[in-house]
Amino acid sequence: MGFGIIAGIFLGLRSITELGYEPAVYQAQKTGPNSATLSISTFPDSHVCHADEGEPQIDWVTYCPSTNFEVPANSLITVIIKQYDTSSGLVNDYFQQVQGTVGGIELVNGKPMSQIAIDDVAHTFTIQSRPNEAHPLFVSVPLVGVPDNAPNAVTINGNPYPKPNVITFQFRTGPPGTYIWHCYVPCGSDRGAPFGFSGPMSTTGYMAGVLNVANY
Ligand SMILES: [Cu+2]
Repeated sequence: MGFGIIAGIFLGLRSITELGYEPAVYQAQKTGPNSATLSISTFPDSHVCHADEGEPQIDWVTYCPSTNFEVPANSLITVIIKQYDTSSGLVNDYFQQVQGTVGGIELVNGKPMSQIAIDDVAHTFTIQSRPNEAHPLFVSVPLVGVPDNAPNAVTINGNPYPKPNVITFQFRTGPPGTYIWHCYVPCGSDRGAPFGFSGPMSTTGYMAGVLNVANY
């Protein structure tokens, strides 16, 4: 029920251009006849992925290089997320669990984890189905934040960031279909409960998007 409401609101917002947009489709790279890898990042600002935006969007947290993903049908999908942001913590501890992945785990810098402490989560990658979906998909993975005092260690497009946490997990797709995904950490403007769901959390193209399962 809650997911259905969120899906409905999300699909409604997508049609209002002032509240975000759909970036170009970013396709998972095929690694075999029934496998593919989706390599993405999460950044504490938008200097890499929305470099042309002004204030306040340039300071918004964002997934990168897109939020509009396409993955092959009937395949094993390996997701690799380089997570550069600090944690702001979860409100809803349901999302501290790894759910819907192969083996019920994620690898955090190579270490298998089935849940993350709520205060250590920077973002979630949560794939959901629209109401009455014939082939429901639910995958939810909490992404561990880098330490608040982590020194900058890498430079991407001229922007300094700390060494990222590298999070990997796998899930299986069924027939073609359209799903949505969203972050559930209040990582938006005025981070921290009960705020944090505005700005990049309520604007498509930053902390929410579409996952298209397609034949390719
Ligand atoms: Cu987030």
